[in-house]
Parts: sequence; C-alpha cells; structure tokens
Amino acid sequence: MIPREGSFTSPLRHERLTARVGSWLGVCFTICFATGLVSHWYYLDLPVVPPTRPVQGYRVTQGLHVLTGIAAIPLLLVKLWSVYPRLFAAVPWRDARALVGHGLERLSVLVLVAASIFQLVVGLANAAQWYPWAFGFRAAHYAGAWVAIGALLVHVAVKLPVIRRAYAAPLDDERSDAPDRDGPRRRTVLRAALLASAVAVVANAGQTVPWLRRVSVLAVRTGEGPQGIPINRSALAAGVTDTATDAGWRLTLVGPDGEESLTREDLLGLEQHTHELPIACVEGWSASGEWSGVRLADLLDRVGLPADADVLLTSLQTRGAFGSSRLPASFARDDLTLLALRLGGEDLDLDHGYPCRLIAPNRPGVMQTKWLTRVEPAEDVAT
Ligand SMILES: Nc1nc2c(c(=O)[nH]1)N[C@H]1C(S)=C(S)[C@@H](COP(=O)(O)O)O[C@H]1N2
Ligand SMILES: [Mo]
Repeated sequence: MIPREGSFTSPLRHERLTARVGSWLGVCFTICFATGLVSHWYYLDLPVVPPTRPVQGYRVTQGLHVLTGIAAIPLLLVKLWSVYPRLFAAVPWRDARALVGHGLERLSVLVLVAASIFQLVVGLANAAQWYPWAFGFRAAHYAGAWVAIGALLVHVAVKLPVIRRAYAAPLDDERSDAPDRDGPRRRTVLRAALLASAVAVVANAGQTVPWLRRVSVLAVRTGEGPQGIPINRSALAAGVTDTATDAGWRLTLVGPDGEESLTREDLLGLEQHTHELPIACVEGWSASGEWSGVRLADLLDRVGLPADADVLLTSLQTRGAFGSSRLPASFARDDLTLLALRLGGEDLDLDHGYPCRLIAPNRPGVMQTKWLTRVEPAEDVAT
C-alpha cells in the first residue's frame, strides 16, 4: 500500500529542521562548487592561468573540495529524510494552475536531488579510484556541478518564503502542550546530522592534514608511501619499470637552439636546488616533500626557449592517462619549479618518478608528471 503524506506523523520532520540542515548543506555545496571551479581552471586553456602562489593553494582548495563534498553526504541524507513524505503528497489533479505549479516544483526538486546524489556519488567513487562507469569523470562531474548549483539557486529562490518562516520560529516548540514536546527534539536531529558530518570529515581529513592521519580511518591515502609520500600510479602500473631504470635513459631538451640529451649524471652535475613542495592530488589527498633537482628554467635557457613559451613535458609512460602535461610559461619559469632528482635527501624512488619528475608550486598532482623523458615548447606540438 502506498502511504499518504499524512501517514507520516513524526513532528521531527518539519520545515524548521529542513531549512537549517539545508543551510549547512548549502554552505558545503557552495564551497565545493567554488573550489571545484578552481580545480577545473587548470584544465582550461584560458588567457589567464592559475597563479603559482600560494605554494599550498591547490592543496587547500582541493582538500576543501573533497572534504566539503564528504561533509555534504550525511547532511543530504538527513535533509532527504526530513522531506521524503512530500513524495506522497496529494496531486492537485483538478486545478490546472496548481497542477502546473506542483509539477514544476517536483521537477526542480528532482533535478536538484538527482544532481546532488550524482555529484557526491561520482566524486566519492573517484576519490576512491573506483570507476564503475563508462563516461569521462571530469566532464561529467563538471557538467553535474552546474546542474546542481543551478538547481540549488532555483530551489532557494522558490523556497525563500518557507525558509524565512522556518527561521522566524525556534527549531523546537517550547510550549508544554506542543505536539513535539515529548520524545526526541529536532535540535537533537540537527546536532546528530552535524556530528555525523564532522565525523565523516575527521575520518577523511588525515589524507591532507598530517596531524589527523592517525584518526582518519576512512582516508584513502594517509601519507604512507616511500619517502613519506603516497604513490598514485606506480612505475609497474605505468609500464615504465624497464625504461626508467635503463642506463640509456636521457632527458631530451628541445628548443629553438636545438636539442640536448642529458643523463641523470649530467643533471646531477648542474646547479641543484631544494624546495619544500606538496603533491596535492585531485582526489583530495596531499603530502609535502623536500624535493631536490634542477630548476626547470635553467634547462629551458640551455636550449634557448623564450620566457613566454609554454612547455610540454612527456614521460616514458606508454599507456594510460597522465603520461604528459602542459606547463604554462609562468610555472615553467617559476624559481620553485624543479625537475626533481631527489626526495627527502635520497634518490627519487622509482614510483615517485625516477629518474626525474616535475614538481611545481600550486599545481594539481595529476599534472606533476613522473618519469620524464622529453621537455619541449608546447607550441610545436599538436595537443
Ligand atoms: N607519468 C605519470 N605521472 C604522474 C601520474 C601518472 O599516472 N603518470 N600520476 C599523477 C598523479 S594523479 C599524482 S597525484 C602524482 C602523484 O605523485 P606520487 O605518486 O609521486 O605521489 O603523480 C602524477 N604524475
Ligand atoms: Mo592525482
């Protein structure tokens, strides 16, 4: 038997609770959307590229992106719980105007709920490196973000009178004859929702906040890994184990003045620089390391690359994504941008990109290409 809206009698489900949970959810979605746009910016070929400072910028924005998405999950569930009896509300079949209004309201809520669930599920799966779907993650997650934020704006606009009314009254009725006087209070539900959200955040935040590592039991990456940094794709997975350890490995530099091929010994013979820089993965984990190697700008000067040239960095990887990346000139010329040869005072681990990898400030981990073999002006190459 299908229940009717009136069959749900708990006084806990109330617009006063829905509005307050909704506000917290709105805060999470807004931060998640804004930080998501920051991340997307790196993939766009816009005239204005992301800045190279602050060094930890992407680490913070992407950490926030994933954590606010995680925080939203319990809040969304509680909010849906507080309103789902509305699914069984009577449809005003006889009144055409009311029917249209009802239908539009239902449609906008459907879009909002579907987009929200899609974004959170797909984002969470991606952070766990689980891809049980056929579509490209980034394009779908980006499109879903606009649908969700657009539907959210419409929803808030439509519900503004209800939100106002809900906030004008206290969450719980304190009159002794109020129907909700006995049993659990709405404020308990609100606090439980916020607590669940906080627990979910703390259980994951250790992937980016070092001092939370021990309590973050759900974090996908907790800072474990060779030389104190987790591994994303290993050398084995990238199929570079032989080529990266081959004595014949060379780093080829290409520029207007010609080509130059350097061995690892050659690179170690050049002026070395050491910088503390983070690997900040789009999946939300991050870790800082002390990288040493050659300043990329010094190498570009050797082959006469102009200071305004974007650079293409290519790795030994022959299959799978992320085998190369395009580095805007401002990053290529930054003093902190290194082709790292060493990490934490040791030779770079094979899984961290030995013989040599890119490490630049304020840049997504996915673009910090490992196992480099070729550096050239990006203009020369059709991408
Ligand atoms: N060639 C290559 N470089 C790569 C990758 C890759 O798959 N292939 N993965 C990237 C990703 S997604 C991240 S987060 C960082 C992780 O670096 P680490 O494994 O040294 O921590 O490497 C990046 N560099
Ligand atoms: Mo990554």
